[in-house]
Amino acid sequence: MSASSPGGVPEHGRPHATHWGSFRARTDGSEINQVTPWDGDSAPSPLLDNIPGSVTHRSRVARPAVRRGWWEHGPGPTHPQSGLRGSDDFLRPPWDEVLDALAQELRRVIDSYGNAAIFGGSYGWASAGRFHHAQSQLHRFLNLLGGYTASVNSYSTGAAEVILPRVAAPESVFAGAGTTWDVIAAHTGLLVAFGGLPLRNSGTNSGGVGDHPAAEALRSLTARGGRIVSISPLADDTAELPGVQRIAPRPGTDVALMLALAYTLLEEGLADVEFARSHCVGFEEFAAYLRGRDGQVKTPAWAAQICDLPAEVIVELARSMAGGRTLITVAWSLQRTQHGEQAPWAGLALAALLGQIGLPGGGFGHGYASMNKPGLSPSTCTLPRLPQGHNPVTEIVPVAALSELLLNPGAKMPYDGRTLRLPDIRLVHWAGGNPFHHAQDLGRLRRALQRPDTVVVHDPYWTPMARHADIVLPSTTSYERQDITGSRNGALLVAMHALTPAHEQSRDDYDVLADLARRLGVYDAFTQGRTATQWVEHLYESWRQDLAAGRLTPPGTPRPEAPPFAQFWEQGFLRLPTVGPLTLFEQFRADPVAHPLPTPSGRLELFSAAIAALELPDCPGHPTWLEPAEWLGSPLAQRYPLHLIANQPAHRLHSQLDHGALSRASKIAGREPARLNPGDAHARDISDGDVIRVFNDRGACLAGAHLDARVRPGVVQLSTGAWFDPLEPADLENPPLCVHGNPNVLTSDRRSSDLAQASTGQHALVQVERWQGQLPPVRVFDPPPEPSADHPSGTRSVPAASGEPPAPAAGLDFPGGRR
Ligand code: PGD
Repeated sequence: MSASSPGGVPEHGRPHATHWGSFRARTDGSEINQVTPWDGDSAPSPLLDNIPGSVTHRSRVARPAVRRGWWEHGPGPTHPQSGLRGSDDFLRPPWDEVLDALAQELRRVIDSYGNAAIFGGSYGWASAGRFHHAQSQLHRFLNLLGGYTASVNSYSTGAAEVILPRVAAPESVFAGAGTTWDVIAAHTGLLVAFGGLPLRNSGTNSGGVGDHPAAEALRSLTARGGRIVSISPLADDTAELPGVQRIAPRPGTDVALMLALAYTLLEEGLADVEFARSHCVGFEEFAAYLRGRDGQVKTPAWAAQICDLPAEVIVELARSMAGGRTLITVAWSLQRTQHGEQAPWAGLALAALLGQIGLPGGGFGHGYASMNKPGLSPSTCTLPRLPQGHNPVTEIVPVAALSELLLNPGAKMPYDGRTLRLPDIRLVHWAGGNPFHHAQDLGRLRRALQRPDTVVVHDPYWTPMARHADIVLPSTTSYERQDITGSRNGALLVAMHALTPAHEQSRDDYDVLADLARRLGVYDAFTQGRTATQWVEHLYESWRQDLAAGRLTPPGTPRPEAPPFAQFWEQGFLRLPTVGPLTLFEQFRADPVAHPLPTPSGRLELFSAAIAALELPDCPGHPTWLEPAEWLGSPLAQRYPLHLIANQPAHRLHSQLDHGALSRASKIAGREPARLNPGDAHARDISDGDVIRVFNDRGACLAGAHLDARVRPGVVQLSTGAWFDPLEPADLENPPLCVHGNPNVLTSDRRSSDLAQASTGQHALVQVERWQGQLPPVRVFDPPPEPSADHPSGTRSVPAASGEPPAPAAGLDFPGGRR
């Protein structure tokens, strides 16, 4: 524990935690001015530098806000004459009036249309605390009102979450109980990383981070003489280390490469056919496909054409893989593409042919360095968790189909072997996420968001999603609240002290929802008589009791010594014991009958009869090369000859703290940096530091050009997370121009396939040109202006308690629209 200063605050300040690291902070009373990483973290994330100055930043939502059109004309789809979501004024009525109106609207929607008409899917990372986790709070509240339409799967691993359980094991097994870094560092001879090992992504973890061990593990591996083959169009997707070989295929072609590697193993007698037959099903079908049953033998020469790589490189890699202890890992980004199910499945099949699955340092992994969690040993116990109750509404939507949901009520959607019917959403209730960061095709999303009767957003900041809401409820940030956090693989529990008072009129999401619960008659059930502070202590103490009773740890595993709450709060950090070094599928390898996998056959499925029976053209029964609609080999590349990689940013988590010092310092002329190969830049008369327009048919954005030979020719890399800042906010008809550099104006919201319906935001085809016009200002960090003095708060139109809202005269013309 650190020494205390005379004021009673420990030397480096009070403990706190984010998704990217645990730390102590010092403040000046209202703002954080110094952050010191937790001393147990061997490689703290630079993202901590975004925190100082963030609490009182001008982009905070200082007071509740209501869109003028909604307040004055009542709920309903928008109309240009009564104001559009995303361009209308915001009034600032008092908290009580806003909550009265919202409670009345929730009641109206439930009474008139049923609970399925509320979309509470509300995806997003929000803050790391376990009690104040915004989505958990919202879901708990909506469940007490009778439920909501939920979203399923994640943006991170949406395709893997559907394919992997069908053919191997749930994605959570790969992420949370895969082969650990210490085993890789000690045993792996060759680490073949499809998508590289981008350490910037290993900095973050949902629920918090204890240590960052990935960089050290890779150093140990190469120091021991191990090799890493980094396969990515971006050379810096794997750190500069001796023994790293870089292969840069055309983006989106890894599956063809994997199939050719598998074919080479087979044809050169290097495949472990015995393992493939004893531990897998479908070897014969997969092998027949590799050998050309569809008319195309998957030779290295075939893949070389697709991947734009020399065939010899493929052959040499296949031989090296068979020559020692080899671990194949596939980055999450590869499945965030059209046909994204195929990359993890083909990687798994390739590893199965090598026959090293279940051996220390060999086999298959999914997502090493895609987030902090993969490769970290889990703690022996589960962690404190806020119960969310039961959602009786059965309607669901895959998380990446948000626009589809709002634009096409009643439509049918195939998903994971069943058919969903999309409900008619009247009210969108969002807490702790930013769809203008995470969703694709933002022009379409903007049109979709005009459809519901009401859009409610809880957020500390005037994010683009808040700007598209009818009701904006200012949330505190985690820095203003007490909480506890920890992720099982972080194996650390942190007492998150409140570092500053609540900013202006912002309130904890819990308190806001409790006030709404009071108006709707579920206050006692929601609060159970506790304040937020009492809840935090209650969650900890009931966890401690369960631990002591042995209810949270399997027999024979070490139990953490958890001190009483007051002591935990004082010490700030509590390390938890882990289960130790792990090798994925070790027991299954030793005895597949006694330790079957949770697949239909109990084995690894190189061919899935269940998937084949669905007869989906975009997801056949075995790993398959399927051309995406947008890649450098598609006809569209004639018009849009550059492949955009919209990957995770190095200077912030998603869109969080885009206004932070580190994120701001990375911008070029105030725009998100876009990296291009110097050859592509020179061909377009673009120099380092120029502002460029990146565009396709869906939209355009301005970005700052950075010339970098580590980017493969034909590729543009523009990370996600710049806050969407449309040049013409009132224009919903034309493709948007984001002046700040959000790549999701360019990406498509087509989903991975009819199996997983997952996000494909990683890739799109684009063109780039130097921006020659006047440079529009970036305005997105300035709050929407206050209304003029002659309209201080508007006059509220009160809708009837049930029935239709006042219908606008003539709404926008929405394809598939309901009015
Ligand atoms: P964040 O920026 O983390 O993005 O998408 P996500 O929506 O999670 O949004 C979190 C929001 O929560 C922020 O607006 C923050 O201010 C708010 N917040 C923080 N604390 C609180 C709180 O206490 N209360 C409330 N109410 N709000 C709070 C992430 C998603 O984006 C993910 S996980 C991935 S992996 C995707 N990746 C890609 C990609 O690779 N390529 C593209 N093109 N697009 C992607 N989008 C996806």
